[in-house]
Amino acid sequence: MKKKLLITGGAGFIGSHVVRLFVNKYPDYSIFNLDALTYAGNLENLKDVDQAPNYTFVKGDITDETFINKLFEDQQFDGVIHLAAESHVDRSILDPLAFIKTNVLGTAILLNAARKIWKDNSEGKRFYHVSTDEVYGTLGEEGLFTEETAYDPRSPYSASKASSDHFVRAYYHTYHLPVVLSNCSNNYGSNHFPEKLIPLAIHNIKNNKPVPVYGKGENVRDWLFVEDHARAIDTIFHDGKTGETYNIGGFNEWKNIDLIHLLCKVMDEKLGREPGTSAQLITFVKDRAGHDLRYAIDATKLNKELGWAPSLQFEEGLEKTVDWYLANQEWLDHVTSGTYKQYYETQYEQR
Ligand code: NAD
Ligand code: TDX
Repeated sequence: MKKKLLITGGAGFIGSHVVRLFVNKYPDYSIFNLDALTYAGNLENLKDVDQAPNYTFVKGDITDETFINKLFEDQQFDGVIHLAAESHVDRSILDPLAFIKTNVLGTAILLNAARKIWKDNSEGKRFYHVSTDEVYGTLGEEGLFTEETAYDPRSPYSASKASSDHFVRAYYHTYHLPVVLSNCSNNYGSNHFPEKLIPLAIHNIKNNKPVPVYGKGENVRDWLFVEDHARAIDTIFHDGKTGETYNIGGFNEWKNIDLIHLLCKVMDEKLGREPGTSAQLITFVKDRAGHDLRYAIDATKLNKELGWAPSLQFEEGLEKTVDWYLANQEWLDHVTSGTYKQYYETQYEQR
């Protein structure tokens, strides 16, 4: 059966990988990518698929209720995969209201629009909400987040994502909207905006600039290759149970400082530098406010019930990522000009 799918935030980091996977894998689906093209949205991320006959780009804002309602009425989508969001924790500390607007209100507007068009018949329909492990708060040295872990968000970003998750579940219980959710750990890979740790460090090492490590670098994150996240989203969208949540993770925990040392080693090799050269750029800076100590995901449910597992070892994924950034200087030049420079200077001059 031909399906009409709406993917929101498809011009961003993870969204562009999801759009590419769906456009290539499902030629019978009609894929609409809705994106406001904020600083984080970049159509260059999709230049290899934007001429595909099953792909349509729509520029628009999920917080514009009139526009969203009309889009849903006109297109009568069969499914929604919702990724559009403000996604950077440091920016949420600078401007929390922008996060509440897009992540909470924007999600509620989409839920409402889907509810209206599927009111009489929701057979075969699906609203998939893509979320983060940060909603669970922070862990000590031990333990893992499971789907049963109580929510305890601690940054404006994670509080806005937690709130949006609650609205998605409320629409399931109250209106029987056929929803499915996932909460994923830190992604890395190509098209990642260089405000986030890994692409920022690659960019700075290449340009011989300081690599800022917050606090003592002891915070721990679980890293997953972005194409593995896109595959998990495909699996959950098609095979996940309605109303359920699936945790997605890489079984791959790293202390920030250890990760940066590994990255410096890879960069030395790739740039033909003496071992130890890039590590000299590591600079400890003022810690992030409310910095969560450790995230670690237990992705056993997704593995056991739906058969998904990460495909790459971290070292291999990191090397692929570095290769991509070194081969795509033009992409980096475009995204690091203009407003990026302004953001970078205010963030790091203050630290
Ligand atoms: P991103 O910032 O790279 O991309 C977000 C995209 O959403 C951009 O293309 C942007 O233009 C678009 N967008 C923002 N506001 C919009 C609005 N009001 N209307 C329409 N489009 C809008 O983010 P990402 O890292 O790709 O994250 C995508 C999703 O995955 C988010 O929901 C995020 O919370 C979640 N997530 C991210 C990670 C991660 O490690 N990056 C991990 C787990 C979950
Ligand atoms: O310059 C830096 N130096 C540094 O030490 C930056 C940008 C970050 N850090 C630290 C903070 C974190 O402990 O590195 C770790 C990773 O930071 P980010 O790349 O900003 O990611 P994080 O805050 O963990 O959130 C990411 O993963 C979960 C995404 O941005 C979220 O959208 C996702 O939900």
